[in-house]
Amino acid sequence: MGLTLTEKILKAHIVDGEFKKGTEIGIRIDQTLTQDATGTMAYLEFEAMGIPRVKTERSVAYIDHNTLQNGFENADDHRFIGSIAKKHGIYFSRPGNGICHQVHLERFGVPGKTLIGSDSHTPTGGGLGMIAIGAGGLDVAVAMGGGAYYITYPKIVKVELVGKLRPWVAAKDVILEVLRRLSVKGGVGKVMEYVGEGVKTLSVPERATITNMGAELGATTSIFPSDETTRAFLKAQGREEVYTPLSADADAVYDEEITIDLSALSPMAACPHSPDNVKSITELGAMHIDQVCIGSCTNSSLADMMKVAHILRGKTVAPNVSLSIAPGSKQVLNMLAQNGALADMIAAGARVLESACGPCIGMGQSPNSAGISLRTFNRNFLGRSGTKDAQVYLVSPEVAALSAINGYLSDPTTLGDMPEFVMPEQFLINDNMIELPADECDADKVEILRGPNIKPFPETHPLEDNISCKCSLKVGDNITTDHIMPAGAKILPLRSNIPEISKHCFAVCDENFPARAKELGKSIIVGGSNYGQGSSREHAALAPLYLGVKAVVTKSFARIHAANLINAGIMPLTFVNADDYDKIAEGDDICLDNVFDAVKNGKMVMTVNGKEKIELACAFTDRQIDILKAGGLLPYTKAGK
Ligand code: MIC
Ligand code: SF4
Repeated sequence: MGLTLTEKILKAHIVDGEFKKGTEIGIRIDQTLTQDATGTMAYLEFEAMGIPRVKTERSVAYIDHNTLQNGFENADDHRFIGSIAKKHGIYFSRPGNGICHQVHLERFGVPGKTLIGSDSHTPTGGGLGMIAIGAGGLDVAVAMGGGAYYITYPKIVKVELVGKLRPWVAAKDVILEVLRRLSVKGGVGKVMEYVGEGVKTLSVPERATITNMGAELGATTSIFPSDETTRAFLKAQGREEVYTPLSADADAVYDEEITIDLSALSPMAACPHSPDNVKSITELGAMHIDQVCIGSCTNSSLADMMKVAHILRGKTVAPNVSLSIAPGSKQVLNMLAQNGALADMIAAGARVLESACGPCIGMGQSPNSAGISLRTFNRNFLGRSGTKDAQVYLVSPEVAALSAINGYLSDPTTLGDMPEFVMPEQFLINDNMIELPADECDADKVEILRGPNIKPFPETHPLEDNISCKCSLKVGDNITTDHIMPAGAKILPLRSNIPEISKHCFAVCDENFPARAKELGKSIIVGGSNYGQGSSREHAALAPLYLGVKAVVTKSFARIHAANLINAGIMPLTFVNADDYDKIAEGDDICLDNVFDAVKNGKMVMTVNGKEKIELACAFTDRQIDILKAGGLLPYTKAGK
């Protein structure tokens, strides 16, 4: 029986467990990446492990999220990460060099390798044929130290692409179609493997747009084959030597299959407030808009920007619209400057931002009150833009640019013929903003620069056998990490200071939660299905840890968040009968007895208010039980496990 591409790469990297669906496997990690908003914590954790030098083939630290320096905090974090990278053998991509996923694709990604990153959009690397997975900072720290990364052996979905996109229909529309069909829960426990004739018609950056936003499906990762298109991209990046052809066997067996006819797709938008709330642009009509933001790790490649510049050329942004553009990397921005496309954007009235995440994570450009914002990004969760009542629609760069000119939502297929945007034979290669680590023999001389906002990892607590506490919060379905630990320009600078950032935990749902939980000392949280979807930020587990949360009980969890809870020593538990969710309320007394036996048997009983008995599932592996008993992955790793 033939193998899928995912299986081939996983097989070549498995170091623990058996190659059996649904079981936990440990894989060797070749490359890691961090960004600054999760990086400071990840490097504090790496430091605490006491390993002098990273053991990966390549580890890169990027500065791209916290780039608004409204106070000393972010700048201090940048210096800290730069110095710790230098000391421990990590490449350092300085602020201004671009968004981690875009730069990694351009300069570091290698087909067939494994990559984990402390950012949920790490699967962007799947566009180059990598198994690239988003993870919590602690998992990345362990991988940098040479430890395995653990995932549940995923189901593999064959996504067969047939046909060819019509002019002005984009890769963004492909992934929006997948989201429309499968929903934000549709990829949980799965790898989306793209195959078929249609693959050849998509460039590497287009493939990367699709794998990037596979994160919104909840998928473990997404992957494309590595083929002649991949070779051409790597050659144009001056890295042809890392090319290897890779694809699934013709007789590979998949767990599920879907087919997408590229030629049948039209421009689409994900409507507020979920990436799977997808409608066609025609269906939405010529809606009034207030703002357009182009950029993010999903849509900021050179080809995306060239299409935008083409649409803007000789035009003016409509008076009712503010248009911002953030090219994804210094390479892209520099090439736009050289070929004149940047001048077209500036002349049209675009507000050109630095190559960074920017508005995507609420670092500036929050829309006006109740503003309608079209964004080429990947997430439109409530409040993420920084304006609570804003309405954010996710669209392709083509839709965004044309709408900015017209002042209302517009369908780019009305533009008629599309010029061919050919990839350059040679990208502009200038790695002067990537600092190399110090030689191993000089590492001792590197001083680590710490600012006063950088506080140590919170105190951890080993699992207790009997837990009596209260339910401090009850929330509904599809709670995102943006609900649990909001981002934005005001809160992100606190990422290195858990006591301070904890004061904002669940602020979107209930502003009183942090004070209440702290006062209770110990508590549990109750949630609905797909709890913790979205980002990889371990702060969504570390803040609850700091606030005394012992367990989170839900109908189901998103993958990375469940792992982050275990890594923080908090039990993710699920209702055996989803209806039992209704039997518990905020403020109820909770008892979890004989926890040690329960975690071993996979079943726990939760007593509510001394009478109601609710059955919970806790299907932990032995490794996870040991982590919980140790009080989390950090003490577990320090103890030499
Ligand atoms: C996001 O897009 O939500 C982020 C900000 O990149 C996060 C990481 C973080 O919260 O720092 C992610 O996707 O993991
Ligand atoms: Fe940055 Fe947005 Fe991409 Fe997250 S999704 S890495 S915030 S650009």
